[in-house]
Amino acid sequence: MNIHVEIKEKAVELMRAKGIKAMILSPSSNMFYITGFNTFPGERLLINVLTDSGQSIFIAPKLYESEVREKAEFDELYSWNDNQDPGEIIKALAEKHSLHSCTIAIEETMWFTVFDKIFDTLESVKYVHASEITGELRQCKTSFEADKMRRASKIADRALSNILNSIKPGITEAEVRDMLEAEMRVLGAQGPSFPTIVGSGLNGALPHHSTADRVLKEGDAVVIDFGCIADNYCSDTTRTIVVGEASEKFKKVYEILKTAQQLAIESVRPGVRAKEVDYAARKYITDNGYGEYFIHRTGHGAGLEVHEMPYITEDSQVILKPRMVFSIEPGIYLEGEFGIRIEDLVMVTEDGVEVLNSFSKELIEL
Ligand SMILES: [Mn+2]
Repeated sequence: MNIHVEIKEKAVELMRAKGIKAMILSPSSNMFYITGFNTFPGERLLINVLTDSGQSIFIAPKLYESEVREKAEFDELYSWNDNQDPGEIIKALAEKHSLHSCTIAIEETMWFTVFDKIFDTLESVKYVHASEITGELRQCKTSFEADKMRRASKIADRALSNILNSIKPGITEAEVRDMLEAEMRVLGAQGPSFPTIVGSGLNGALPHHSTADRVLKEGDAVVIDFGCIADNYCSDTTRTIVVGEASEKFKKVYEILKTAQQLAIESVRPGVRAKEVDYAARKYITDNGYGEYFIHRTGHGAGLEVHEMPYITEDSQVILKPRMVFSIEPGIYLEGEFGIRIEDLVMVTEDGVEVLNSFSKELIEL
């Protein structure tokens, strides 16, 4: 069976269980996930309405009709021209499928110009977030998706290996980013999954530093946080390397962080709560005196988007289930000195964990 049809059926089941009459998606990862079609969101109304009876209906501008027909799985399609009002189509659909006085899930990233039309047409509707359906489904990957996650991670690992020896004093952070992103494309990626972070020296202590023109100097620690999109799925990994020789202090902190990251990985198995994974890393870092310098959550889910459910935070009650994919990325940031982050994507297996990244975590001094 087509993967999107299989997923659509699971979504309908969940909608029924939650008393959601219909889910309305605009172009987004959710639309791709449920229908197999996606494009850039815009002001023209392009939506998919999935009803709790399993009917998948597209309303699309005429200029998208053939692409939707080619890529999407659906039951009905209504197209409209720029001189027509798509509100009339929504109105007719609402009558046909009884979309008044019910609960409807809405894509969170829908443009207000589009939502406004829906809101104007449907009466006495309670709106909820589409992620109540899609978020819950997307966090556990199908085996088809799991393979794509493995491949995206492998491309990122290989790309860093291939450019590693070109990272040296004298080149800029931006040059490292450009080499890495180009290499990922050469290896089959569609592009980076987010703007690559290259934080060298003092910049490494800023977790989401904007890569810029700073020139790498002998002895710099360089935080490289990057990932790619391959076959629509996102990878995300971080390594911190040293150009030249690492200081004694850096070596000491690096070992603490490396062990903390490993302990968090080893804590992953079905049935464990996400907060316990966070705790495994946080406790070790805290016990070694650096707790106050670990200033963010331990990880986040990844899939069609680079940040999605589940989130691995200090208080998350989420219970880990097989085929959840998320990052484990503790960091220690010493302002005015250096920063270190080590990140892998991991997948929960039937009885433990599979690490999707294989790039070495031993301290690298180039
Ligand atoms: Mn990440």
